[in-house]
Amino acid sequence: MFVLPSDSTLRQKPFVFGVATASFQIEGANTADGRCESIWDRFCATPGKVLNGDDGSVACDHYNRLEQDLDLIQELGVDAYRFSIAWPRIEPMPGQWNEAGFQFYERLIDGLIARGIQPYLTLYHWDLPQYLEDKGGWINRETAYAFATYANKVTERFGDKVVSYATFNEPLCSAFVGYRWGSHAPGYQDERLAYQAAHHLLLAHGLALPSMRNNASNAQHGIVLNFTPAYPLTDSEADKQAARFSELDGGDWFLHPLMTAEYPPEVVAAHTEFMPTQMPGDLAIIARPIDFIGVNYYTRCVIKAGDNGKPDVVEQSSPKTDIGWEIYPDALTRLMSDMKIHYPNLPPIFITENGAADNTEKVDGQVNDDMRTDYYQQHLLAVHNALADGADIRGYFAWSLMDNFEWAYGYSQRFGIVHVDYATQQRTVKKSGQFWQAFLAARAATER
Ligand code: GCO
Repeated sequence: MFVLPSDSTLRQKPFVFGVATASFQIEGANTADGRCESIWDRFCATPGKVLNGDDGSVACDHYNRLEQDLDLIQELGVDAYRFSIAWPRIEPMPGQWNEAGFQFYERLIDGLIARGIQPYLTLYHWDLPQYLEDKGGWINRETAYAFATYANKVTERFGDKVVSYATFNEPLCSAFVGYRWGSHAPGYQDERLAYQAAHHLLLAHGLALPSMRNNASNAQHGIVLNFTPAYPLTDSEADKQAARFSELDGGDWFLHPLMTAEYPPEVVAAHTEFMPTQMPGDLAIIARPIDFIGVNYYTRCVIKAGDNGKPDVVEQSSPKTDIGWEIYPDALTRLMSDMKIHYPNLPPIFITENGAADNTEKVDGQVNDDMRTDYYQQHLLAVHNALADGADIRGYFAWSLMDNFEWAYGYSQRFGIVHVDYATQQRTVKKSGQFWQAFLAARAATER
């Protein structure tokens, strides 16, 4: 039985509830109206990179179903919608600004506003134009400047119609999954390239901020990071140090310079040979003030000290989602308190992604995704507990509005609170979506 205290902060505004998506994962129409190839189109076209050879050519066909999907978002009763802009639609050639691309997102933003839904925009959710990758991508410092120009154009166009601008979604995935582990585009496995890409992503973020603030002075400006809190297998000093190192070489590799203008010293000392080439002043640009940090949380990891103290992940037997991630809501509560302890100057937080892969199929027109519904209830309580502990959390976005392209997993993993039949593109609100509708309706009722 889901019981949220009646006086919970979650039950009243201004706390923001929303749903989230990303351009490449839902839009399809990957060659329509002037859009150029992205690194994810190229990755999908590379044999063996994406399960079943799935790609983003159709996805949820959102590009052609915008109005219906805006009605769906409104039907859920959310306050806000978090989406990303496809750079390949906006700048299909260097310096060529594509009016058709701008118009799609203008219809999206105006459609949200007309429905009383706040637009939360992410400028980059991994779909880099391939022509930039062909010139080195995030290894090339010039890409950071190209991003700042792109960010200027987008914020100049949409200004304060957008409530919140995030520069990047999960630079950790762009840099470490894309260049270190290789399972995301562009698919390198090189420690040195990974830290260099991370540096240029963070630099791009800092370079973009001044013009974003100038073009949208009433909007909130920040960045979205992902975190996997690490728990030591035992309370031995070795395991505890290994667990913390895992965090410092993970989400904190990005949060630390944003908050302190330096990279985590422990990791720099351990990985000296891989550290990025920097220019004087880079870290001051990276640490420019921001209005919020978006936190994406899914799961935790358990760590023991391996050879020479290296963090080794220890698989857990506890309940997992269908993608194999342990369900551990307390780690979200702990993450919120740890972040404030480690970074006293932490700005307000939005939980910009939280959700579960639950591949329950539709039967007789229904999707009884009990595991996902329970996951959300547990994690809402975790957010409530974090707020009660004093965390400054301003909003929560469920990942995701609808089932969509789950990167290297293709369409095999379903994260939506709305089911998508990819053969017919029919949308069906799942049991978890109905839970959200009821929760948000009850909250709205108390506001009248
Ligand atoms: C991420 C991305 C999303 C994913 C979601 C499930 O956090 O990895 O922002 O695009 O689809 O997290 O993996």
